[in-house]
Amino acid sequence: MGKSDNDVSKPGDQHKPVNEKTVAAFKKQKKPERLPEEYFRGLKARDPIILSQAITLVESVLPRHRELASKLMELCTPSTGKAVRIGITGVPGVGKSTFIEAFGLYLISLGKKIAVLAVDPSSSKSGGSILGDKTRMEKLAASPEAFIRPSPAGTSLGGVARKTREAMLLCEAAGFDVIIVETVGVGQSEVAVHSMVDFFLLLMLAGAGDEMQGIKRGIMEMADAIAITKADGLNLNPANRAVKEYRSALHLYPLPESGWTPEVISCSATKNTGITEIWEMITEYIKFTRNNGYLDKLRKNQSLYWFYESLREGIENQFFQNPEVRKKISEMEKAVKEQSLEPYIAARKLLKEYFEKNS
Ligand SMILES: Nc1nc2c(ncn2[C@@H]2O[C@H](COP(=O)(O)OP(=O)(O)O)[C@@H](O)[C@H]2O)c(=O)[nH]1
Ligand SMILES: [Mg+2]
Repeated sequence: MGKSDNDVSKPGDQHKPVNEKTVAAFKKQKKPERLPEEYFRGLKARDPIILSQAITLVESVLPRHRELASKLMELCTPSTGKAVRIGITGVPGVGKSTFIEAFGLYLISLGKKIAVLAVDPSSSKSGGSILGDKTRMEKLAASPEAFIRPSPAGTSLGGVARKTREAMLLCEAAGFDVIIVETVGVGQSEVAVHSMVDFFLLLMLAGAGDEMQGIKRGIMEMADAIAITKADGLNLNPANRAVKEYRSALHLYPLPESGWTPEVISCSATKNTGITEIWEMITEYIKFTRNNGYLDKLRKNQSLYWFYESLREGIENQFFQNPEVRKKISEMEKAVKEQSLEPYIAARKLLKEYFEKNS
C-alpha cells in the first residue's frame, strides 16, 4: 500500500497506442505544464490531445500536479453531470470490448459523443484492458466522436478508480454525452465502478454457469441489467434460455432501492442485435429514476463516497510519503516479521507518533 500511487502515469510506457490520434496525444503528454484555464479552454473545444493531457494531469500524484488538477476540476465542475454514465462489467472473454465497439458506434449514429474509460487495477501488469483490445474497438477508436482511454496505472484500487472518476468528469466537461466505464468482472473493482455510474450493466455468457463466470451474488445484485452476449449462430437458443433463467433468478432478489426491476436482454455484438434495445432500456431507466428521485439521490451519495475516498487517499499518501514514517516502517517491518512486535501495537505506535507530531 505504501508505494501505492507513486506511479505518475506514463501510459506510453505500457500500452501500444490504438491510432494516430492517440499516438499524437501520448507524445504531447510529456509536459502537462499548462495553466488550468488553458486545459479548460481545450476541453471546451473538445480537443482530444488536451483532454488526454488533462487526464494525465489528474492521474499524477506529484503535489504540483495535484494543485493544478484541483484548480482544473474546480473550473470543470459546473459543466459536469450531464452525461449518462454507464458501467459495464463481465469476465474476460464475455465480449465487453466487442460490445462497446458496437454499442458506441450505434450511439454515434444517434449523434452522440462517447467516452470509454476503464478501471482495471491489474492493467499495469497485463498491459491494459482497453488498448490491449485495440483490434476489437478499431472503428470506435478511429471515430472523432469517441474518446478511449485505458485504465490508469496504480496498485491501489481506490487510487485507480479515483483517477477514472476524475477522467469521467473531464470528459463530461468536454461535452461527451455518454461515458462508459469498463471493468473486468473479477473482484472489487465493480464496487468502485458502481460508485461512479448511473447504470450498471453485467455481461454474461449463456451456459457457462455462474460459478465459472466468477459472478458473485453481490455483483448480480448491483446490476441494473444483465445482457447475455454472443446470442448468434449456435449460441442463439442457449442465450434465449439463459435470458429466461436469469429473469426468474433475479425475481428472487428484493426490488432494489431504485425501484427499477433489473432486466435481462440477449445481444450479439457481431450481428448487431439487442444493441438498440439495450440503449432504449438505459434511457428508460434514466427517465424512471429521474422521475422518482433516485438518480439525484444516487449521485449525491456517490459524491459523499468519493469525498471520503479522497480523504482516505490523501491521508494515506501523506502518511506513507513521510520520510520519518518510511524509515520507521522499515525498522518495524523486521520486528513484526520476526514476531517480536505485535502488528497492531506496531501500527498504533507509529500512528500515534505521526499524528501527535502533525496535529
Ligand atoms: N459469436 C460472437 N462472438 C463474439 C461476440 N462478441 C465477442 N465475441 C468474441 O468473443 C471473444 C472475446 O471478446 P472480447 O470483446 O475481447 O471480450 P472481453 O474480454 O470481455 O473484452 C472474441 O473472440 C470476440 O470475437 C458476439 O456477439 N458474437
Ligand atoms: Mg476487453
